[in-house]
Amino acid sequence: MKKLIALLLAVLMAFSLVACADAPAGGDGDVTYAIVCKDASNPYMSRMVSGFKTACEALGVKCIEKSPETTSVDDQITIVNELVAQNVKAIAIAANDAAALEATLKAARDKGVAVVTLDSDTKGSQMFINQAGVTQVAQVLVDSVYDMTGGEGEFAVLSASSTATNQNSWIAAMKTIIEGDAKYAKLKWVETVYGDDESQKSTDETQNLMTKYPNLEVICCPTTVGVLACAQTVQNTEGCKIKVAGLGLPSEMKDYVGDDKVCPYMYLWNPIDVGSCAAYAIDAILDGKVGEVGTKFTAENETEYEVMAGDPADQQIIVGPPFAFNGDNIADWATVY
Ligand code: RAM
Repeated sequence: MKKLIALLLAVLMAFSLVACADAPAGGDGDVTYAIVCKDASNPYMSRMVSGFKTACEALGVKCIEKSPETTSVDDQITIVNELVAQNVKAIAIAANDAAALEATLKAARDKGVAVVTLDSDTKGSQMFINQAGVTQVAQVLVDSVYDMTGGEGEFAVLSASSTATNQNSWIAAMKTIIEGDAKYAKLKWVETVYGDDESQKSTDETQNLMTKYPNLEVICCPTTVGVLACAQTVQNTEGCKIKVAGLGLPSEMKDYVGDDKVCPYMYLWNPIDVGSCAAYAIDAILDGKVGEVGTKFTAENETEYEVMAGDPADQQIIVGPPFAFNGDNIADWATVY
C-alpha cells in the first residue's frame, strides 16, 4: 500500500512540474489570446489587429480576432461570452461603450480570463492600453483648430460613436483646455456630431455641418474614418474653404494632407504598436510580472512600459505621444500604416 501511495505521489509531482512549466502565458500552442475591435471594417482597427497577431506569434500563442460588423456594444457582449466559452486565455477589447460591458468583462475575469482594453476603455477591464495621453491628444487637436482658424472663428467636431470612451474623453479634455485658457476665447465650438465610424454617415454629417454653419472654418475629426470622409467631402465641394484637422491614417490621408491641401497637417500614433503592446501587456499580466501600479513590462523592441493608475480601468499604460503628419512626411508614413 505504502509503495502504491509513494508511486501516486511521484506521478502527481511529475505532473505538477509539467503543469508549472506550461503555466506562464506564452509558449504553449494551446493558449489563445483574442482581440475584439470596435467593428470589423475600420482600417485603423485592422492595423491594431496586425500588431496584436504578430506579437502573439512572437510570444508563441494562438490569436483570434472576433469583431462586430458595426460599432455595437451588444454584439461585443455576445462575442466576449463566446470567447469565454471557447476557453481563450485573454481578451483585448476596444470598447464601444464606457459601462455596458462591465458585468460581462467581470464575469470573464472571474473565469480566469485576462481582460485588457485597447484604443477605447471600459469598466471591468484590468488594464487599458492607452494609445496616447488624453490631454496630449486634446491639446494637439485644440492647437490645430486654433492654428487653422487663425485664432478665432467657428469650428465643429465630427466624432465617431457617441458612446466611445476614447472619443468622449478627448472631446471633454478639449473643452477643459479651451475653457481654461483665454488664448482660445475667440474660438466658437458650434456643434459636435457623430459619424459612428461609418464613411457614409460621416460624409452626411459633414455636409449637414457645411449647410448649417456657412461661416464654419474648421472641422476637427478625432477619428480616422471621420477625418477621411470629411476631407473627401470638403475637397469635392467646389469653393469650400473649410480646413480639416484631426487624427488620420497616413495611408488613407496622403492625398489630402499638405500646406495647400484641405488638411494642412494631422496627428496619430502607430496603431500596429498599440495592438502589439496589448499582447505583451497580457503576457506580462498572466506571467505575474505586472499587477500593481508602478510595475513595468517590456514589449517589442525592448520598449519598457510602466503601469499607471487608470479610469475607468483601474490601470493603464500609455503607448506614446501623438505624432504630426504634414506635407513633408506623409508620403513616407503612408507606406507604413
Ligand atoms: C478611429 C476610431 C478609433 C480611434 C482612431 C483615431 O479609427 O474611432 O477608436 O482611436 O479613429
